[in-house]
Amino acid sequence: MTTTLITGGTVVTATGRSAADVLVDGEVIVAVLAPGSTLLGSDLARTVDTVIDATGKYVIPGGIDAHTHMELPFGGTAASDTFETGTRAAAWGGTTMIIDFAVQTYGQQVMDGLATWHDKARGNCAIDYGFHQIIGDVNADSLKAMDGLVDEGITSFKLFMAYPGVFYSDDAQILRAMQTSAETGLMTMMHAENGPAIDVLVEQLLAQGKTDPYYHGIARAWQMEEEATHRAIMLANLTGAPLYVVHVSAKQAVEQLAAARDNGQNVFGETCPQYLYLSLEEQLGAPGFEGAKWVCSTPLRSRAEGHQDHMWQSLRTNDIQMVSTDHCPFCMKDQKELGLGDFSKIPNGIGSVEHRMDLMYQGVVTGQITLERWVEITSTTPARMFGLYGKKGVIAPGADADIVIYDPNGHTSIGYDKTHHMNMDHSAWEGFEIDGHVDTVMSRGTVVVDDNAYVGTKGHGQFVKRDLSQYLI
Ligand code: DUC
Ligand code: ZN
Ligand code: ZN
Ligand code: ZN
Repeated sequence: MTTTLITGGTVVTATGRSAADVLVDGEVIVAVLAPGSTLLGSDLARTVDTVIDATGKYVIPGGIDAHTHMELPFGGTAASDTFETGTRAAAWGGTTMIIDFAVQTYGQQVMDGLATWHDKARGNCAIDYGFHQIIGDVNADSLKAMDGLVDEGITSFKLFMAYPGVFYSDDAQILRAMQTSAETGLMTMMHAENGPAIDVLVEQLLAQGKTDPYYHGIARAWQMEEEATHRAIMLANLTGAPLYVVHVSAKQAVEQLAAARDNGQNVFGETCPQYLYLSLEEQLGAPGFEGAKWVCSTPLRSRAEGHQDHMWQSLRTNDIQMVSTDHCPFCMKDQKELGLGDFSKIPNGIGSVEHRMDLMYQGVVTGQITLERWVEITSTTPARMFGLYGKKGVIAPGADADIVIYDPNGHTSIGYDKTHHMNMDHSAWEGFEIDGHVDTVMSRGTVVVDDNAYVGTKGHGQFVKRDLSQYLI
């Protein structure tokens, strides 16, 4: 077993920061030591194989992106990152674990859908990975199969109130699935948008000749998100299911979650970097078909209406608990371009898995969140939310050595011709300049990114079975 000592850095966790050295033995952290600690004089420390100097840098638990869609079939095409390219890009950006969504399609058995995702990921990942299960067909068989998911290490499932005819569940199906959620402790994850109503608006806009990418966001109005979020909360309230609403973008949806939490309900919300930084107005102003790069669901919201500022505030007040990417990349050529002349045919999704840690660190630089909150919303809370904490999400003895050394004095220019390792022909984040830099990334004790060089290997990443959410009450 090789040993590594990370010296001279500031260890940052969700609860504090301190000057400390981190000793890694094999795949795990074995000690977090005050600098100059007598333990450092022990045989173990003297015989370390590698010393990494982290002077002037932050030593943080690796990022956990709890919402990615590698290779997701969508809109007649498939997300352009494979598990190989997507997890490598994640590693570049300081993310050391993803939780992707296995899909049960309509008419398919749940466990067959799960097996398909294991086949896609196995042997291909640069970093560790887990799965949530999308239940695309809630029926008697699926409900029975959900009982078996916990044994598979899958402790959360996602339902869609959007996309009629594809992944959609109606209220009767949602109620039944939530009853199973309440019984088993599986976390219900919800895509909360009123799909049938959105489809009417889409049809009407297209009939008026409003075909540009911008109208995607007009059709998917905030009322559609607020209403669905409220409905999901009420069904969860009735059944006692723990509820996690994915990709929250509207401030009104945040208020629904905040009210439910104030009411003592076990509900949670996730947002994504695009809802903090990008806006509907910018999409309207993009030349030609360029706005297609920002077509995602839920959609970008109006800056004039204040959704972005409100979302930053929600991160500070814990009305929103964590940040994932909803990484669902598509190229412009042959993919987004399917929607030329009809915005409803643009595959939905933005690629961000590589940039989440940097983008959220900008919130520290601009004073929107504290350093500790940065670690909490990108690593520690995702670990707790999805049953990984202790093994992941923390720098402490016994935890996996998933560690990022982040240089606050470094700089990262984001753009297609710059730092870009996702399998896309453009960047949704073109021109973003980051004060900060991911220097070193360690996955289970193995350095996979070493100051601007990828030194990891395909297949190093392992499937991680998850426990039930550590927020269950
Ligand atoms: N939203 C997206 O933007 N892409 C994939 C699925 C989803 O819900
Ligand atoms: Zn979704
Ligand atoms: Zn998603
Ligand atoms: Zn550097």
